[in-house]
Amino acid sequence: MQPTAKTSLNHALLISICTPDFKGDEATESLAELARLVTTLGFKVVGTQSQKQSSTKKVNVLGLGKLAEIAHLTGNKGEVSVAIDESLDVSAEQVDDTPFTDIPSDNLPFACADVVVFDCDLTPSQLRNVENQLGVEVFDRTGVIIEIFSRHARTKTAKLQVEIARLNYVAPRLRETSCGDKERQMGKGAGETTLELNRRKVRDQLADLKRELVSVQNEMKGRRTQRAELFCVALVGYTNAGKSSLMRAITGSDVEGENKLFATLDTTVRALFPITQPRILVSDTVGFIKKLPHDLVASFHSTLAEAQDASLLLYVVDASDPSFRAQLDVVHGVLEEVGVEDSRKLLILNKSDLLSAEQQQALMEEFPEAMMTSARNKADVSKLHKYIVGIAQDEMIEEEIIVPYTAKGIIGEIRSSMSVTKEDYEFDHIKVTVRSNAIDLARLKKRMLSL
Ligand SMILES: Nc1nc2c(ncn2[C@@H]2O[C@H](COP(=O)(O)OP(=O)(O)OP(=O)(O)O)[C@@H](O)[C@H]2O)c(=O)[nH]1
Ligand SMILES: [Mg+2]
Repeated sequence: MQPTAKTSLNHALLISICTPDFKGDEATESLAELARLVTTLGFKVVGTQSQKQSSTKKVNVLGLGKLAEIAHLTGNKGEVSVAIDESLDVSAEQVDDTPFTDIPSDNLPFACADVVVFDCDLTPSQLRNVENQLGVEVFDRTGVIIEIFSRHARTKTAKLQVEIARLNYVAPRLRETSCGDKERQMGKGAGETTLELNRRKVRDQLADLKRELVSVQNEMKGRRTQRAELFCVALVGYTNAGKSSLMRAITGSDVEGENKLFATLDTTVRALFPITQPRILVSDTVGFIKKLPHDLVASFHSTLAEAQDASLLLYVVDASDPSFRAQLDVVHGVLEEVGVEDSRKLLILNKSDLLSAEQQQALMEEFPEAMMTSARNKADVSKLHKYIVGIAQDEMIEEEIIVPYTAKGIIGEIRSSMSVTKEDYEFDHIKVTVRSNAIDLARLKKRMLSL
């Protein structure tokens, strides 16, 4: 399989492999999440199958009997020849649209699936084996996530990062899918040439992309340094938690917020609105997901650098999602991996409008330090705004500055970059009490000395 999904594919059968380390609720929730990922790709989920295995390492991933059952559901186009139970035969009218939350559902009726998606990672050879057996396109979880990332990347950085991850994923599959058979048929020499050529092409492409990424990242670093003196807040969290919606609400911006997974793939920075003096910056970041491919975590390092520089991290969770606690663990894990864990934090239990008063109360007892919000509720949005301003103020130093009437422009400068808490007009000067960060204060004093 090449992880470039054809848009014509639309009936997906999802397969869960339950192992001693991955079973029960965890497997059920993961499969439901896979269904959302697959739906985000534009496929229609027509059914699920699950099988207990000691591991996911088997040559064909599944047992032959199970493969035969699935081959039957995909129209018997593959090579599996084991006899199957005819009672599984179903007509197209019996399609079940929403069967994906109830594992095990092995005998649910299915329409003929034209794509099969595994809720685990498959090696290139496993993927090829299963594709041959079933005669339809097969995806694994990483392939689906990389495909979504490829489709949603908008900015140059995101596109470069995703393309690097995609090529790293494609490279071993290229070897097996494009050249493997040919190599065997044509003898070592001819096959090897094509293989080497394809490998070199990918290597060259990767090297070019990495070079380009370094230069874009240096630019981003420059922009971050310019902002270093401002108080920065970063919204982090699981995909679909509501980060972009909250960002839009507290910055009055038009940041995209959509009911699809990985709507945001790049960091967006905006000023908190209503505007404060000095300005407070808010950044929205890429969402996380369980089993996020390692390459993608690594490639989003620079995007998450915004979070690394933030003075306050807002951990946003979708409190209406029963699995938000496990999602929060994933977020902690990824942030730890990229070295973002030391800043001040606030847990935001978002989407409270979807919870009953009792549920809200229970959550506040469980997480007394958290803030309950709905991005759709104006009062909650201004509560969050106020909280952020309060924290930013705490970090500032208060100082009294004497500005002679002769020091032209200084008062205007102070008012536009610092928070003025008091002004006293004396005979030959103004006494201003300001709250600001240490760097800005030092710069102002230096400037006044040179006047
Ligand atoms: N009911 C309700 N829906 C919300 C709330 N906040 C966000 N949503 C919806 O949840 C969906 C996801 O919101 P986003 O803001 O895109 O989520 P995100 O965390 O930015 O997602 P990614 O960019 O994928 O990481 C959208 O359909 C929002 O309208 C909320 O407080 N209440
Ligand atoms: Mg978003």
